[in-house]
Amino acid sequence: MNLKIELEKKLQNPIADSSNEELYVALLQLIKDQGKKKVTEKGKKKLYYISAEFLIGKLLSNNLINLGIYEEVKQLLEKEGKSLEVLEEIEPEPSLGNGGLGRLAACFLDSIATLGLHGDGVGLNYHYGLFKQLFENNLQKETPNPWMTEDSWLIKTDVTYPIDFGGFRVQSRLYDIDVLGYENRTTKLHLFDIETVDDGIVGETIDFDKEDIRKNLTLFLYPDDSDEKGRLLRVYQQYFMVSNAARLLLDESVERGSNLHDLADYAVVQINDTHPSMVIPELIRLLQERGILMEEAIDIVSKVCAYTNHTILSEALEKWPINYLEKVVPQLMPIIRELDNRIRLKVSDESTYIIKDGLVHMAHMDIHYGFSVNGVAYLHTEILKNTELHNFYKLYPEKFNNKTNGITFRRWLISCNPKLAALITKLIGEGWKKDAEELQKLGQYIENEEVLKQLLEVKQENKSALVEYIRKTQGQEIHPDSIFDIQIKRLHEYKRQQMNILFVINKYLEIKEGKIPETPITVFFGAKAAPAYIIAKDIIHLILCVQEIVNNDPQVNPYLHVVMVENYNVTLAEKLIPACDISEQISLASKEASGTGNMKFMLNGALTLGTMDGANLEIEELVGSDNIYTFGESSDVVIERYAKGDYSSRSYYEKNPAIKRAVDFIVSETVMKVGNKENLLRLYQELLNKDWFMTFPDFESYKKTREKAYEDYKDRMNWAKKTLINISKAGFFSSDRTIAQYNKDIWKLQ
Ligand code: NBG
Repeated sequence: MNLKIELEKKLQNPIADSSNEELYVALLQLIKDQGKKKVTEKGKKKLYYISAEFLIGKLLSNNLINLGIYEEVKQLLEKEGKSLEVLEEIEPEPSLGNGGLGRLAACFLDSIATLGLHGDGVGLNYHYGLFKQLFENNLQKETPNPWMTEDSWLIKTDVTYPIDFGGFRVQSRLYDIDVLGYENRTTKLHLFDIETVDDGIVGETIDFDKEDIRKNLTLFLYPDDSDEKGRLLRVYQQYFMVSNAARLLLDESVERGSNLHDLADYAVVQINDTHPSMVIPELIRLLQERGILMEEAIDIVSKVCAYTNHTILSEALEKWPINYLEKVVPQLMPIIRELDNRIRLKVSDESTYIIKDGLVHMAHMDIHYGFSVNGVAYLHTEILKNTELHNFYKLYPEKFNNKTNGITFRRWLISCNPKLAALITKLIGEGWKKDAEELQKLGQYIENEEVLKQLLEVKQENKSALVEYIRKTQGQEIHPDSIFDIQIKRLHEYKRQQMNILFVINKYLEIKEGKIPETPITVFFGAKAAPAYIIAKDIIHLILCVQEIVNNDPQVNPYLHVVMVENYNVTLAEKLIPACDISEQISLASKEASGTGNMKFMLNGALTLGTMDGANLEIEELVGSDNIYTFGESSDVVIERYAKGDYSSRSYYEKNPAIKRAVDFIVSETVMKVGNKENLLRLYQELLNKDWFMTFPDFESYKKTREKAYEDYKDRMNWAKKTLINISKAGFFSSDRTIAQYNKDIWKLQ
């Protein structure tokens, strides 16, 4: 392909005379054409990865990399006086996900395509996706986030289905996004939508008429569920998603030769958390419609569906009131009742029943009627087996298995950190791009000062690039030689951003007393709080207040700086992670199923400061305890304390002066001056009287360990060694490995 000629054909003008917007669209169209030429795997059996979220991030650069023409395009543009980086900024980020679960699904599609497996993703085409976060008066404000521009990655297809809800019918329409794997493979992300959706019912805010389903069905991801209308809308969305997925699966299987009795030889469904659980009764219903008897239909579906659990937090293990399902999907309730009855006849343990106290337990349905149940990291799976889902484990030990999460190195190293990728390639060749375990070869350079220096230089360049970006976008001046200490993830109390900000408050007060850090510190936060999650929004408020106080205090700001990035998303993560020195993974042990940010940071040469939770445990096992900073109580201790129910945060507050001082600061005059009394007081009381995620018991060891990391940072060569070890051991966390394991143990695609 002659790139210049092809591009100018699309532009109808010379490159040099075209605007950046025109160039962006031309490149997008060119990539779409190339995507069509790629090979799609066509084995007999096919995977349907159904997920409410696919946090795919921007696609331009990633697609260019996976097509192998990134450098060529970059150079061509430069020759013509244009910049690929500027074009990257034009692309809006599709905001079809919220956090780790959605980003994992996106990494998985990349690996499925790259490994050449026969499988597609299925989800919804949210017009506004997750909200866009703005900060106003130190508060989070949610606004709509339109991402579908006239020329987007979406490809409109001819596929449409009639989908029935209680009392009315809608007509669906399938849109596809080509997911280009590395080199010559591709797979598809199927996003279902309805044509009657009306973007116009949304104004400046994210409020809209939640009852007009025909107009609002695919407007937002996770619309506010603090009221019944919002929760009902979620059920509408979920059924719409799985009914379309099930129809597509059946049609495609029949097309490939299935007689439906042998469906399990043609299709496998991965249920990503409980949002797609209704696919089980829906498939049973559709099989019956096509002439298969209930008994056999149940048997078939039980061989097709597999379930992944992504959290032990009960709020995310969905339980829908029967009357919701009766209203939205009356056609499913008889089937769900039948499924429940069969369990009642077989099983005496009531805790595993599907219908209890007027609620339908979606995860219970998945476990009884799926053939595989997996957790997403070793510890998480053990907790599922021994605690959370123990009663199910006793019934079906053979169904339980672990699949430790992974990330795609194409996006999370090659694309986001080209300098580090180039250094690695210079040292050990190209092989690691296909076989991530080859990163281990870096180990031979552990005593090589020259290499260690180069590693530090790359980090410094990435930090300077971030400094520049923050200056441009947020108008903040950051010290490029400070320690970049970063916590970016959904805002949730179990992830304990509140413990991090208490540390920052403590540090601020110490500096005020004259205890000056030897190396300046910049603490970055990035997080969105669910619109109805009051305490999470209060924590954001506190972080923003502390940011204002610290950064404007001339006595403190040479040594300590706080940056809360606005509207944290994949694009920002790609800029923050390569520049990070210390990666904050400080969830309450047992609560973070895996974490995947921890893996991205490690791969990019940041050292983890973390609890013994999720995949942190596996990081420690790989790098050894000298190359990670772990602290805090173990999951066993935490689980036991919950069981006893005798945790009193106030006793820690009273015993520990540092905790007391930091917590009192929240309601001090200094903070009240820049913040709202209502929010601050509520958070203060929450911590003092509840602290449900037990930040206080871990605070001392967190403080000590974080200080130790800051101390170690001063010995640059030794720090570089630790960094190198982390990078060299990150190969295990490639999603190519994860997907190969899913395929070997669960999907069994050819
Ligand atoms: C999240 C967990 C993370 C995990 C991702 C991906 C949900 C419900 N779960 O720890 O909190 O890394 O899933 O598995 O979003």
